[in-house]
Amino acid sequence: MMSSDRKVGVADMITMSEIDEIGINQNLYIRYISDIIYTYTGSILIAVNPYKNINIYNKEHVFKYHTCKLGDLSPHVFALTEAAFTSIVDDHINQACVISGESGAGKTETTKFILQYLCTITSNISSWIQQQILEANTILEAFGNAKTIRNDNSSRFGKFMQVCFDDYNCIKGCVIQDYLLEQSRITFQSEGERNYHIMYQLVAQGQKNIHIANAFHLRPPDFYKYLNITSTEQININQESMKFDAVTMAFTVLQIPQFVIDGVFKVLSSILWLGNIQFLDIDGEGCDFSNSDQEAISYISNLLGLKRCDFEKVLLIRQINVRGNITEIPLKIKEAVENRHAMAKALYSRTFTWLVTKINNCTNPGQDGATFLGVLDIFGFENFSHNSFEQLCINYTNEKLHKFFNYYVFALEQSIYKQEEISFDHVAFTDNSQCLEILEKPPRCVFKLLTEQCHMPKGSDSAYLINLHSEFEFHPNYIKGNDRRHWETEFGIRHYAGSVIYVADGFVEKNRDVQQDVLFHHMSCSEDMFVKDLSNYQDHQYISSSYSRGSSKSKCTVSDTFRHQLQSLIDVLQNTKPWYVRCIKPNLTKRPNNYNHSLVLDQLKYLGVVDIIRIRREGYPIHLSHEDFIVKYKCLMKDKSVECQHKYVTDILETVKLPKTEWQFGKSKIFLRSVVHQLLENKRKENVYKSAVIIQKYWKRFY
Ligand code: AOV
Ligand code: MG
Repeated sequence: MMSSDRKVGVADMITMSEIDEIGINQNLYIRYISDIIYTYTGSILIAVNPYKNINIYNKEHVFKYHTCKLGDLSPHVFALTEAAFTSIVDDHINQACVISGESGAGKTETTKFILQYLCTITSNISSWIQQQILEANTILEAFGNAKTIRNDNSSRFGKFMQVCFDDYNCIKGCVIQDYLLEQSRITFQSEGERNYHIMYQLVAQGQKNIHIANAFHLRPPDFYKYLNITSTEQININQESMKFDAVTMAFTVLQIPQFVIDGVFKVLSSILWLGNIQFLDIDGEGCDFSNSDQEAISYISNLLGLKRCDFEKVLLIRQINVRGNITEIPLKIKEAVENRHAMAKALYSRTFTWLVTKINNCTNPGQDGATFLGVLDIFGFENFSHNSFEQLCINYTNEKLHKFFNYYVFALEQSIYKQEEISFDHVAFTDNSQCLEILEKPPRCVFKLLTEQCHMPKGSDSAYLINLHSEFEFHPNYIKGNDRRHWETEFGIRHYAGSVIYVADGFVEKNRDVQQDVLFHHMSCSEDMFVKDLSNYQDHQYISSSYSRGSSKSKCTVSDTFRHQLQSLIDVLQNTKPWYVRCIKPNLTKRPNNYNHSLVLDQLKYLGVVDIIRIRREGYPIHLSHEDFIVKYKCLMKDKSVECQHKYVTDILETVKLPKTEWQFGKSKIFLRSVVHQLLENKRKENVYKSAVIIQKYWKRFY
């Protein structure tokens, strides 16, 4: 049973008599210092990042939790996963584990534990698909994670992994949806941060293996501008090269052929070489290559299988199509530099999307209609000293998920109570509808105004900012800038998790879906099959044809695509039974045994933990219609004839011998607290078991 003593705190905080933020914080602290990182608030799991290995995730633990009910053993992410899995087995409804928390709080690790658990309990002799799912993660992490100031293994994309089950509750496949890979990191990283892991892994492998170095034209790590290697941050060649081996192994498990794997590495090497091209200015009008650029150009042409003259042209000249006539305009040096960065980003993000699609093709569960358990590992709320377009999208995501959470936990619950006319105390919560409106509600909102600028030939960040200020100056969720001096460069949003000031510089450019049509056209003639395939590959294929990409007016911007993706995610979530994991980061220095109370308190506040405890404790988490209740629990009664529903239900409920405050009789539904439901379920299962034994005995008499 779950423990609750002074040494290890309270395992389920709904049972705490004193509920305030300080009490919750103290409870989590007491548990944390004893290396107990998990705590429940009802069925919601709180996980405090230990920043050290705790021995609670091995196979023994998996099997200990398997077939146990939530609350039987000490809180654990395995227990939550087991509960979700049981719900698939018993009720055949889709499940979703929504994992939230800020950068470095432990979302990705939690996701891995959930997958590990599911793959272990469902594995049999031929557990190939399980292996593929786990290895898919290895690839996604190598290509989509990077070191940031906040997290050495920070996911720079969001993902929703749907693990699909067949009728026998075995895993039959997996579908991954990725969200908004951070592109700016490919060409620029802040001090102390790195490019995507795979870049260093590839270059390190080149240092160890001369054949690899020759095949992909690789140089030492500090040669590349895009790798941001400073003297203090040297890379560990052996470690990176071992990880490289793990990635190639993962590719093999996912049945990606060697020539395709080579193609991927050729593209990566090309991206690195692109970063080293310098260009020479010609009279401020155009530009040319410097002598030192020759090597890079010939290697990239070679790696991508392009004609050198074609490739030189895309680097120096822009082609404009005016009513069928192609005009060539030389790029000024600044434009050429930017254009080259754009190429690197386009190549990388296409490769990433291509990989996700390939993984999906491989792990595809086949026919539709399978039940799934989805795991959502998506970027947490961000508020840096400098916030840009990426942070706006990330924080928008969190607003959407928070609203979903609110809706699920609070609003829906309370509206049902009202409708059913049962008595309850109103629980206040942070409603963020207004903030979402300013961000996404047509016709005029923060995202729409941005798209409008992107569709104008001379659209600019400053014009965008002027529009924002005049539209929203008096909106309660809008801030015109930190102070008067910054009105011309910034705007701010009051998010549910705090106010964030965004610097408008770069918004329009980042939101334009930078197309590299000419480059991809040349790539389509490449002899390398992967490069050729990549050129045909449309990013964001999931956008339906109603959002035509043809004319520039109707072309989807980055935020349009993202908004649609996010909406379909919410639509999917709305049709699942959700489970929540709230990850908490105990300190900013990534150290074990270090608990910063005020840092945790901030997170508890915006994760709504206090509200959750209140509503769950005061509310009734289990709702059943009168009929369903009777059908389900009739077995507990000797007399099976129902004359009066109300009396019959009350009689059943009285068998558990709990006070009447633990359940309520609504207009069409019965409302139960968890404890009543649990007792009824135990009794019912006992009964089913007894009946089965009787039937067995009966049949034995005949055979
Ligand atoms: P995140 O996914 O929430 O951040 P991670 O899951 O990558 O955070 O966790 C960050 C680091 O914390 C990991 O690399 C581990 O070192 C450590 N960690 C987290 N959970 C555990 C655990 N249960 N046991 C041991 N160590 C843990 V981000 O992707 O940056 O938003 O964007
Ligand atoms: Mg992560």
